[in-house]
Amino acid sequence: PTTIYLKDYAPFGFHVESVHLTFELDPRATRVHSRIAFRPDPDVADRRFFLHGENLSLIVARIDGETVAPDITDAGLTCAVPDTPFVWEAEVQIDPAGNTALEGLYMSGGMYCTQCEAEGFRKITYYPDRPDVMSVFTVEIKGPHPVLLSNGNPQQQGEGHAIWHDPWPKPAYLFALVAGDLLAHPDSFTTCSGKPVDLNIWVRPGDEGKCAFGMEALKKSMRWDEEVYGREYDLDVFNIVAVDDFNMGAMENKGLNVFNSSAVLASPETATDANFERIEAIIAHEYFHNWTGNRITCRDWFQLCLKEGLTVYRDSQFTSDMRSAPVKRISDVIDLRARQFPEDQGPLAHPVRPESFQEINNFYTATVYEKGAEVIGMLKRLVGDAAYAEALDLYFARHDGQACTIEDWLAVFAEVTGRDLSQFKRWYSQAGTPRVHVAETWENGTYTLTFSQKTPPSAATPDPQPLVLPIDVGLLGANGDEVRATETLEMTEATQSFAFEGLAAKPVPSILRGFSAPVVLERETDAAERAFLLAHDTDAFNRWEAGRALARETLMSMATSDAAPDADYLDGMLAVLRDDGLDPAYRALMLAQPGQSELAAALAQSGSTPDPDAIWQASETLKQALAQHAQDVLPRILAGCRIEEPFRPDADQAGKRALGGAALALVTRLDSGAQAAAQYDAADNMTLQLTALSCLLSAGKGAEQLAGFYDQWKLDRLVIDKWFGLQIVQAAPDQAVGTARDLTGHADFNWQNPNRFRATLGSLSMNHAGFHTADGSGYAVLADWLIKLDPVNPQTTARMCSAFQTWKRYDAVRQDLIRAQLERIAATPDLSRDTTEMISRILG
Ligand code: BAL
Ligand code: ZN
Repeated sequence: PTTIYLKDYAPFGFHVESVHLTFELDPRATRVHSRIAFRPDPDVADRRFFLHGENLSLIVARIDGETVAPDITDAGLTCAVPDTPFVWEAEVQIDPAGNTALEGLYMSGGMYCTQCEAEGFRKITYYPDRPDVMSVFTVEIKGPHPVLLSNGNPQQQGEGHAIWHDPWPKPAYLFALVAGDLLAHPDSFTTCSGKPVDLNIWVRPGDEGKCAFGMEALKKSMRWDEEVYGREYDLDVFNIVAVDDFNMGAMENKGLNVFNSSAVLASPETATDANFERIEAIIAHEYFHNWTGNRITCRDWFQLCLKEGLTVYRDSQFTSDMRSAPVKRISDVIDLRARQFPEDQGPLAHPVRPESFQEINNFYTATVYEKGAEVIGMLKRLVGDAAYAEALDLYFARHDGQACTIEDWLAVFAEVTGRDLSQFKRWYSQAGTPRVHVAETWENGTYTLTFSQKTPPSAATPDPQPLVLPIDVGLLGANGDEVRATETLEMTEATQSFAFEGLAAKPVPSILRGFSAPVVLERETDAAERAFLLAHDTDAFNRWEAGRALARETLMSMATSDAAPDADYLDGMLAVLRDDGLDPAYRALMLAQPGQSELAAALAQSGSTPDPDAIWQASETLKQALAQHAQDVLPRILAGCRIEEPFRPDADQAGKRALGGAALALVTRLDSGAQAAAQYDAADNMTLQLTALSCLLSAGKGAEQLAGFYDQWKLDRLVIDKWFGLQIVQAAPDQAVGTARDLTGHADFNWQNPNRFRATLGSLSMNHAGFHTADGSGYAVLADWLIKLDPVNPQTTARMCSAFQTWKRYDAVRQDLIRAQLERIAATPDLSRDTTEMISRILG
């Protein structure tokens, strides 16, 4: 496979003045007519006329009306063209029903839909399919379907025929078309300047009762972007479509967002609180792309973080405003540590802005998205809120309608603040998670913190240099009062000291408040200091972090020795449970333990080889100990979390249900599932029903409820995904592989549907001890299915290969077992480019 390099970027030799597309829809033989006006760019020396095109049957091509005979390869075509403006026309035939890869135009549940990011448009017609080629599109659709949608505003709509015009120049990756027998959930929005916008969520018949929440989230997002970023919507309509077969969460096509149905459809009976919150965030994310991604797009795919990091940052700000800011921050850090840190610390490590790739789909990663958002959070912290707002205003004013780079982005900050951001820019070019060690001294009223930063070298960054780290620090007195409020220390050197003078007594430091930089903080301290911060820290994040560190440290010693659960941890958690002044959602997060994979990473970093069974056992023992330690308060917590009012998926009610769920999990360890069974029977919403079922399954019970759940929900695809996943995630380590294997034989295991595949095989990889079962059967089952899926859907296959990315953490026997599976996958004939690249990077 060919490797593409950032350093080789060269502009296209032509401008595209306009694009007219006509689709004659047919499941097996759709005809696409294109009429594209090209104008040679005199500023570009290389004017080879190359149009991307894959899996297309060319019927005819013309230039200025004359038939031409281009040279065609698997990747596209070249053709001799005039030196003056000309009109290219082509007619191609494509096969949407045979398109199982779900890129380009394909069919899902009888409807036509598209996914063009990153390089799917070339499967629809011949085109310069690169994000720096922006043009105005007009799209005509012919087909016997009641609903025919594309980007922009409708110009004509009739039975079997529609014309759409999008006045905003856009790259081809934002093109979308949807056609089918769909129903709308309609609404409207009036923008800040008084313009009316028609809003619709389009769904297959039967799903129309699951749109109301998504619609409210959309309107809140539109208002928030006006109020916080000054961004107004710019078309007469905004359409969202729910699609069952979709590789990602959703896609921000201009004016026509296409969503994985799991990321938009929700009702209290079928969706959990976590689902509602995720839907709100994804709707916001896709909507915010209208400015950060669509109006200002990326010059090339190396700049993906330009739109994704910023848009994730914006959607996290939105969620913080709509819900609880500390709870959102803690949840984001849990997610970063679970998904991005393993990537950054393993063979798949790459910079936020990668410098090479073989398949760009493999770089829609937690590093580009979530670490990309962290980098923006750091930038904002360093320059301050006012300068951030000014820089964003300048970015929108200067770059509207352009395809930009990280250099353009940083330039507006440098200009507004006068700062030299060249060292900060290393966050975009260096892979790896920095490890920051901190030491302290106390002398004559001066307290000094000395930090040392070290980023482990990786294949992507063999020689990492010091980064700019904003480290938020506050100091507490012995009685818990804050003696120094939060201050941002700006670390730029490999080792650097910061002194706090004029203190009456040695303080207790609260370091990296708010998780102000995405690093691993290393501080040798005792459980007593952690317990003190857990009780007193005025920074909500660090208070949670103190409890998390206590849990992690006791679990690590329990997993590697016969240590008993730490008393400071148990007492600290009891105090948290008793503290009714704390937000229930926050208390629920406090009670959750670090994941077993996170513990394996921590053990590996501390120099021991993680034993998945021992980690699982330690985790079980600690939960049991906490249940016993807290048994007197649990009934009061459960009673306090009962909600009499009608269901609302808001932060208040969700927080109570989360705390109630955490308490029920502990109670289940004491009452053999009696209260969980009662909650299951009484549940009138999916959060309570699924929590109860989860508790029962984790206690090795619940067979009857599991069967009942299936009967109740067998017609609801999204709920049955939960049914598949929960059984595997909650299975005991020695049962997980068998459960997953059995479920792959279930009549409802539609393995070509990415949601169902992920719910089954993805869940197996999330059951840490089950996946890493000593005989290697977990690895073999996953590899079998990846080999089967690859020719059908390379993108989803390649993403799921990352389940193997942590393989070098484990013992030699497990490493051999995993390597054998990776080599088996690599040796599969005709393996896709996507999977080939992933496996070769993981093997290293
Ligand atoms: N652009 C791909 C989907 C998303 O990040 O919104
Ligand atoms: Zn995005």
